[in-house]
Amino acid sequence: MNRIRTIARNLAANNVDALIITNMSNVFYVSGFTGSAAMVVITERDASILVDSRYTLQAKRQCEDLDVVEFSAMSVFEAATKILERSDPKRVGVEADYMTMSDYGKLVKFAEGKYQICSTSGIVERLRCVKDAKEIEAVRAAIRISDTVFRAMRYEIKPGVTEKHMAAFIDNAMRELGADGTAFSTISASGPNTALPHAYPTDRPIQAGEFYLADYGARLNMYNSDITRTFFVGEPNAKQYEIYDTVLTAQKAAIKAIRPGKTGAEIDKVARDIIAYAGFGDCFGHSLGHSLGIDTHDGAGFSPKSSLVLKPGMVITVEPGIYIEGFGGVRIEDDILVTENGCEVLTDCDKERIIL
Ligand SMILES: [Mn+2]
Repeated sequence: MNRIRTIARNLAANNVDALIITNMSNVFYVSGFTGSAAMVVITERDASILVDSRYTLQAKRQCEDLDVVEFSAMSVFEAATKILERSDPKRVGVEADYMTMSDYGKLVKFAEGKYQICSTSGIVERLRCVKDAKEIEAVRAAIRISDTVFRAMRYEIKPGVTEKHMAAFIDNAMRELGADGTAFSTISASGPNTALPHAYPTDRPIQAGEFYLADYGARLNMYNSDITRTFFVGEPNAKQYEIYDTVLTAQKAAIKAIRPGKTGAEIDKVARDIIAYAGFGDCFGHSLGHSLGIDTHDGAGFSPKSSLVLKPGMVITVEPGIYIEGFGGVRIEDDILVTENGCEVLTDCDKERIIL
């Protein structure tokens, strides 16, 4: 597989002779394995996937380009060490962002006197940032599901319906449309609860004259979508309009600024400046957007400190918000694909003042 060859070629540049991959999204990305537990060991000359007996057959089917090693009779760290010894590496990288202290302690025992364990970060994630054609199609398919749910849900949102009911409606509709599951725990908030960027759905009924906000996504064939829309329930007031229009203006301006070569910080600034100029600078605390793919938060994105340089093939969310305690909040989120000349908005849902 190309991805393994790329990582093997880059080992020296990352100052290691071999790499142990334990993050399951990274395992899937390099091997195609969709199970819940495995380890991948990549050396300059070979690649192995270590699984327990539950997954031996599945790994043999899914991972044609890797040696499948069943480790059930011994510790996975002992099995990894036996594989590594064949190429006698001096420095073996582990994914420091995911390996627990406990696992590190176990690996140290087997590594002693044989190789040095080295901390690495982001080797696979940096590759994952730029999606290939097949991955982009997978994200599009997940987005088609969440888009369809959006068109159905507007008829379900009405005074008296609870946040939990709406969350159940959204989740069920995605399943009915073929999703493998939700991308993350659906956010469904009404009235003052919309001021919490990551609100959890409660038994509170939606009331007329309030905002209703839904942030949800579908997971399909290991890839995810992520969309947020904020609705007016009943006739909006002037302050609601002002907040909504400011967020929408900021969101559209940021999308318009996206093109290869720009940095994540530059795009974030476009939206943040518009929100600050309107007087809501203190009401937008989170970053503008994140990469989207195998994980909903798939890596770097748009934030004040992001040094990510945009490249065609990156899929990133654009989701500015304004949150006012006791009043409510607005967030509008689309998923975009960076293209050769700019970007394509992958989500296809109405976002002009949606009054129900
Ligand atoms: Mn998001």
